[in-house]
Amino acid sequence: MENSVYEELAWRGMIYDATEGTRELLEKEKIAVYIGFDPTAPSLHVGSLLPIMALVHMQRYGHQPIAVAGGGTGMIGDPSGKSQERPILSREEIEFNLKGIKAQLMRFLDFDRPQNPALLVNNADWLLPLNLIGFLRDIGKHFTVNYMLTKESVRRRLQQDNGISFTEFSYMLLQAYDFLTLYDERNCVMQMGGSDQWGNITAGIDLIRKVRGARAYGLVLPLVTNAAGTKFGKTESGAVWLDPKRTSPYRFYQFWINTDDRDVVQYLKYFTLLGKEEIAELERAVAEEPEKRLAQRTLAREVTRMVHGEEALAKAEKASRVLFGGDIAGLSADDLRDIFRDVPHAVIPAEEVAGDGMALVDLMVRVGAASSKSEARRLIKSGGVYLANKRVTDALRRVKTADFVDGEVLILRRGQKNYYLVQVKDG
Ligand code: 629
Repeated sequence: MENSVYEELAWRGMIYDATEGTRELLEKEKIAVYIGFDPTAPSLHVGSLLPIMALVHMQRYGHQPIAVAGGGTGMIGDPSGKSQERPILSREEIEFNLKGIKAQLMRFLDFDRPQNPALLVNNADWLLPLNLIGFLRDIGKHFTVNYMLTKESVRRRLQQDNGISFTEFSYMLLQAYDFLTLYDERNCVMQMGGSDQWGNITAGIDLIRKVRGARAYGLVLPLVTNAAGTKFGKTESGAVWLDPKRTSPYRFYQFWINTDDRDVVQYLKYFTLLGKEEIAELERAVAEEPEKRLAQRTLAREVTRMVHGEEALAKAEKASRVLFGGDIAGLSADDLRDIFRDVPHAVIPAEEVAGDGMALVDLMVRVGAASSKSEARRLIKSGGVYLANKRVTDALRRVKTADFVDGEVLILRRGQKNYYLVQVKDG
């Protein structure tokens, strides 16, 4: 452990900017600190992990972390970092998204410790009952439009012809009011967020100073980048979600395994709790034996364990070995479809594998693993054909329903790494 959470965040490269006095405050006092998450999607994604880790570090150092679920602000839509007006979400969508996000936030923080338990609140509780006239008189009066126009989130949209609605323009006042509410009710004196949140956070700090004559603080995290220059957390198949139903633990694990050598040390600092020495060791491994990918495997293991748990991690590691010839025992048809999503597929009617089944050589031609039956026979005899990663030596081998995992999926392999996925279809 470091001397203060500020030092911890600093060596991990997690401080993009902070208001004056933040370091001194964190070295002197145990405070309450919050981050807000709007329910704009049904799940958090890996982009939310850095702010979550910031709260985790705060708690480890004895500060009280508060996660705010934006059930109220989600009804409006934050223009920060967005070049387009957001579509308005229905109440039902927000309610649905809120459930998923809350459940995920709960996993990372300790809500039960007596000393500095985490807190999860929903700003719908105080924003929805607000009265328009009261709000404009009590809060709106403290913000000049001139000030609001200086915010980056607004300026960007003024330079575009599509503009910004009054709805989104007002967003910063709501976030500022949240900070004031948490200051009043929870003695919360600091807000964190990604660097896109700086304008909203400072609006809250300014409001607290004006109406309470008190000092509040802000700290923002850097935008996570990657060496490829693409958006972090996006793959060809879309966002990498924390919800295992949206991104399977195996895919999640693979996302981290695929980290570029140039990014992996920074990601270990950002997304794991490994210490300076352990990370320095892994940095050496990247320099000296990059082909072993020890740093990537450690990163993938640590983050998958933290997000999905020990059991899901074990399965993701097992699934990753299957692609290199590992045993498939214990994996379901769905797991196999997930692992072999990108290999050639073939669909066989159930009756063709019923009873006596079909000749493996015929199946090989059907899926494109051989161009003719005679080639298929030759391949089998030379020991280059595998069913479920087990070598087949009998050229007369027949494939039957029982060969299919869950009666649905069969993995055929030719040579060291040419995989084919065969599915049984009823009727
Ligand atoms: C009420 C709502 C508050 C304080 C914050 C908020 C949410 C905030 C926002 N945040 C982003 C989000 O919800 O829009 N106005 O998707 C997102 N955040 C995490 C990081 C972020 C930010 O959840 O702060 O920078 C992404 O890394 O974009 O009282």
